[in-house]
Amino acid sequence: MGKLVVLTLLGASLALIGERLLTFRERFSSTREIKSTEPQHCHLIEGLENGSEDIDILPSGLAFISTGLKYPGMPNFAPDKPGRIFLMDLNEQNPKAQALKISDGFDKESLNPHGISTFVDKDNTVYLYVVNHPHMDSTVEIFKFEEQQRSLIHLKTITHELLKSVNDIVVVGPEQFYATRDHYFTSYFLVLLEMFMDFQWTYVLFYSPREVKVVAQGFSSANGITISLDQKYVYVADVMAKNIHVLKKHDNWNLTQEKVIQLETLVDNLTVDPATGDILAGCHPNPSKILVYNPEDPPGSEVLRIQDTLSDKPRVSTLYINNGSVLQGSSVASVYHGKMLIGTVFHKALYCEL
Ligand SMILES: [Ca+2]
Ligand SMILES: [Ca+2]
Repeated sequence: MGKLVVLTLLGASLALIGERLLTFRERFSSTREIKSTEPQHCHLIEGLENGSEDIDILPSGLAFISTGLKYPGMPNFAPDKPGRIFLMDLNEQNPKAQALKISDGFDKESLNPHGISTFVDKDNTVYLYVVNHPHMDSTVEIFKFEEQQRSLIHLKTITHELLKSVNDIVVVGPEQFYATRDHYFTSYFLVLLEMFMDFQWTYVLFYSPREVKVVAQGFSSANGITISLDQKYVYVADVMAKNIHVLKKHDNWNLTQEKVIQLETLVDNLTVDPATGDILAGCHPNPSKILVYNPEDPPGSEVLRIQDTLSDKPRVSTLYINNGSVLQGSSVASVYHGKMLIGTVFHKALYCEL
């Protein structure tokens, strides 16, 4: 009897591991062949060489770009340089990227910026919220943007026991935001185990000074987050599950699932086209090539546009795809008046005219 139980348990464990291996391989497979599709007028942006993980464009056309992310398991071409925030004015004929000065009193050396989100107050003051990983921890930094001085004034560092392994945020009011947690564990070995076993223990958090709570959970790895133009729906990318969750926002800030848009590529950051409300998704078409980086056979880049998000059949089209010969590891795309910026986790950034 004892042997039978042992054999049954062993068989069940092997079946589980086999099933996990297949799913894992399918998720990270690099076999997809990529035929480049890109707008005619694109060029790499000078000065952005070490990642541009997230990009947020103000209604005025000023684009904020977070650069220099150091993230366990991801390549980094400048491990000794602190991260920086760059600005581009997309109203200019030939926009240039310019690093923003950061006010004294903030530890600039430990800036390791990840997801970002802007917020414009009633008095038109612009705030930039930055997910930061100082010493691989997770904080949210609030900066006030001084347009004339091209600088960021540091106002506040937010920490909270639920703000762990934060990937991206979307600000919805003064000091109110949703944030995604992309891993449950923090040690690299356990993160690998978590990815392999697909525990689905990651979540979306709502933060305000009065209340902090988990508002959506059960994601393999919650990554990019943004909000619809009418502020009624929150869009969350589950990168490992290759899908986008459309969540309805309620008056108490809770979120309920409206639908899931399944894709065939790993989805990183999301933005919304201010002209149409379409979702733009920065995607990883061959993720295994990011985890095991080889400059001779680099990971590609992919940007998708999702139209009619709330309809029964959202339409998905490719705005940009490249096999890595130009752009590697795209994580975000953002548009303004026929111009598109594409950022990457660790590589360069692209400017396109659509
Ligand atoms: Ca973002
Ligand atoms: Ca991300």
